[in-house]
Amino acid sequence: MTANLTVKEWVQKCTSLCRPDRVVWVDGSEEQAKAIRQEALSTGELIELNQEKLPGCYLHRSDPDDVARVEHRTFICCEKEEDAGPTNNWLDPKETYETLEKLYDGCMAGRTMYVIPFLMGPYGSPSSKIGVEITDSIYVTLSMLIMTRVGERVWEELGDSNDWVRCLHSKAQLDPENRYICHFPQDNTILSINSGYGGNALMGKKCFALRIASCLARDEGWLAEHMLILGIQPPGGDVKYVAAAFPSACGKTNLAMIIPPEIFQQKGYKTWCVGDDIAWMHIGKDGRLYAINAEKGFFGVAPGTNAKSNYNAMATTQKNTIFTNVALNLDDNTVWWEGMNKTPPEHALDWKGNPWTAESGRPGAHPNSRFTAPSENCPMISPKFDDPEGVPISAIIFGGRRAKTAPLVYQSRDWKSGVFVGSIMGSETTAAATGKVGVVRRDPMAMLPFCGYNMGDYFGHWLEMGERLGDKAPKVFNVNWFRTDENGKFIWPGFGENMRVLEWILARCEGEGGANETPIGFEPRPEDINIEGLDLDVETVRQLLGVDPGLWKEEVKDIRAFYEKFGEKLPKELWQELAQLEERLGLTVAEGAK
Ligand code: OXD
Ligand code: MN
Repeated sequence: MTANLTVKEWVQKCTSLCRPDRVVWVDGSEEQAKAIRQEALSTGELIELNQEKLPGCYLHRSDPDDVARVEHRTFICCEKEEDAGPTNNWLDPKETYETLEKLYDGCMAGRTMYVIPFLMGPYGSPSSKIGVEITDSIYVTLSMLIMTRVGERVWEELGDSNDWVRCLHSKAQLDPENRYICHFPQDNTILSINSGYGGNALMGKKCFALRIASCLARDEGWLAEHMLILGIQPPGGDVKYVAAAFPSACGKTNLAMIIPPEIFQQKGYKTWCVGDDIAWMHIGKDGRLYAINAEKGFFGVAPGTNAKSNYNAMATTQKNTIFTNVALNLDDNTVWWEGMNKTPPEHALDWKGNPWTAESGRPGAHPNSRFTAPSENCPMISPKFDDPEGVPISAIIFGGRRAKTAPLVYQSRDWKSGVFVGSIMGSETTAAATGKVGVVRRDPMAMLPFCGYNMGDYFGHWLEMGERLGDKAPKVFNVNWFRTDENGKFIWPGFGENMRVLEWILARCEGEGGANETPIGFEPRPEDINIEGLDLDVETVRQLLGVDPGLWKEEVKDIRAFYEKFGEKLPKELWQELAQLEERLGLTVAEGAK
């Protein structure tokens, strides 16, 4: 409990509106968590798994209509529509408060309301921020206990301040028609109703740590980004940190938990995971950019995760983990998902709880089934994980899934062209498997669904951060693990072998590492990528690094069309970057170029 009047008043207001039968103030103690888990077991919200094989692990099944983030029901409710920008759904704040008030009216009758004080970021960090989530979902409460720092200490850090984010969540009737995930940046408030799915309901994650935090970061002069944070320690050297942004389905959690190839391990290379999804980055006293992971756990996609693709993620989920919408192996009361191994259980229930066998042709686990696991389980968790100062970032890496256009890796000329590289990020929808150049979904900085304000202004904020960082700015790179050959087969082995690309990136940060200047930036010469012990020759690396002017001609047309959406809001510096790229590619500067 807290004596903070602003919290007490708000909780009172929400209680009067939602009218729960009972209010529980979550204190973060194991004793209380145990009681809440017992309650969840008795209502069936959690199913206990084999406690010998998977101690402290549970299975949760969501409503089958409520299994993913709902971008079309996610809204930014700022005063002016143009401040939400062309990439967000906008609703008028006053009207939306009125609409939602009606939906929240009495929505918790017969239920318990949990009040969860949570901290995003390490205790004692000037970069951390406080939220309070009210929810009527036990699943959400138990997941928040894993994903964020919860407890009395949060009230102590808050004191009597009014600087905290209000998060009101109700499952209500889980009605998809009346599902709303609404953000009110001017009030530091998030209202979520009619969904129980993680990304919509664990409000510390995308809602607070990205959408609201991106607005706070703009106003306060820092960066709230959809990025993993990885430490790489060369033999006998200091750990260097990189932050990396990728659209979904590009292996972000895998890179966050990368194990260097045998040959690197023998030399003494080590890697450390600081975070897999959200980086808050501030300029430190020494003028460098420092990152903290805003979260305390991992909310990872289960299918495709296995001991080979991500050994560390598998190890992380072996205890105190909540699995959502995976298959239940009835033979030993454990879990299973597609891609875990080649031996699906003989007796199982699918993610909906129906009898299931692999022969049915239906998936056992939902493609977006998840694990919610504590970071302390991760064998390679960084010793700096709880450091209030965060870690200094040497390189920022952007990436996407491009069959042909983007080379394996390139370095931007400077911060400004790095912002350009981030702003044109994208992934091809279906192309990778077929080898054809597919439809590109632009996803600048992997923030398209997560930027809480106009992305044109957001690019401007990135440019301003670069001016403040000056020559202390991290170097900016772009990677693409997904180049395919003429048969549509991936050329680069990916996974742990990506370490070879990281090695070149770090060398560049140290002013070392060879490079060729190309129209799009600096690329390693084929011999600059260490392929020792790899079944690849220098010629193939040359192929991976190729930049096809024909494809880039199409690419710049597409970028121009994308940029035009932002009208006057798009910083002129980015138009200049585009024009310069066109010039370097030998293309005539198109009419209307600014
Ligand atoms: C996530 C996402 O769940 O980016 O992390 O969608
Ligand atoms: Mn994410």
